[in-house]
Amino acid sequence: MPELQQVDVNDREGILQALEQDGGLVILKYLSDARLERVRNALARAISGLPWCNTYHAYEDEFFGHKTKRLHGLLQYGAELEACLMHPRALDLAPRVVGGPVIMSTGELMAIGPEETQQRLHRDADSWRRSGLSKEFLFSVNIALTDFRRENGATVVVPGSHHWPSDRQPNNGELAFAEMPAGSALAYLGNVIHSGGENVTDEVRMGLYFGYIPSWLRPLENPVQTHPADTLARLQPATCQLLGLSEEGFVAYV
Ligand SMILES: O=C(O)CCC(=O)C(=O)O
Repeated sequence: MPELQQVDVNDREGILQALEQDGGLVILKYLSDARLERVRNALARAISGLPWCNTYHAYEDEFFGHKTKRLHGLLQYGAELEACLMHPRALDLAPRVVGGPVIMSTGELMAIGPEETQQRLHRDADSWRRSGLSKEFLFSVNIALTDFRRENGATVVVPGSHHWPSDRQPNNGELAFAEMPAGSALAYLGNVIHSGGENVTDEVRMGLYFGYIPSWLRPLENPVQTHPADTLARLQPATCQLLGLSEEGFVAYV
């Protein structure tokens, strides 16, 4: 069974090498213990209030799962969430990966509950497949807010699959599991095959996802729809820019 490389957050070259070789890796110590605790606290009430399988359409339930909770509009939960989106390592790596300035594609809390089955293997880049873009244009991080273990739904990743032809399917022996302690992050490319894992425990596995794309591409999440106006009005200028909002444009309307 292949294993994902684990690289310290300060080892920039090690991270870039693993991304190029495997298309995904675990970044250790992505969040400090203190920040991890504050992020969990900031999200706790919103998460507990959400129903399982809170997606919009039956089609999406099939993809997202029936024992899964998803939450967008994350910046309304405070400055700690903003700090996760604006993580210096992500803002350093993402432009390197996509070849220029970036914006956020989407921010999503991904909670996988007991009895959830393994999600369908997929490439996130396929969300834009009709555009026929050939280069890598999506850099993602899934921050572990709880420990990720194979048994509780750690993300399944197929190392090296970003180099494969689009019709090659992995066999079971090619699957790796993003096992990592809370506070680490799975970093991966849009063309790497992956999925949420099966959860056979009685724990909830929580991942905090942020996707970064080139600033000329259209994001999946419209932050003006998912966030209240007062949230958008208090964001740092650099964050507005990362959401693709022009600071003066938005503030003039609230
Ligand atoms: O929850 C995870 O670990 C990954 C989920 C995922 O890949 C997705 O929903 O696109």
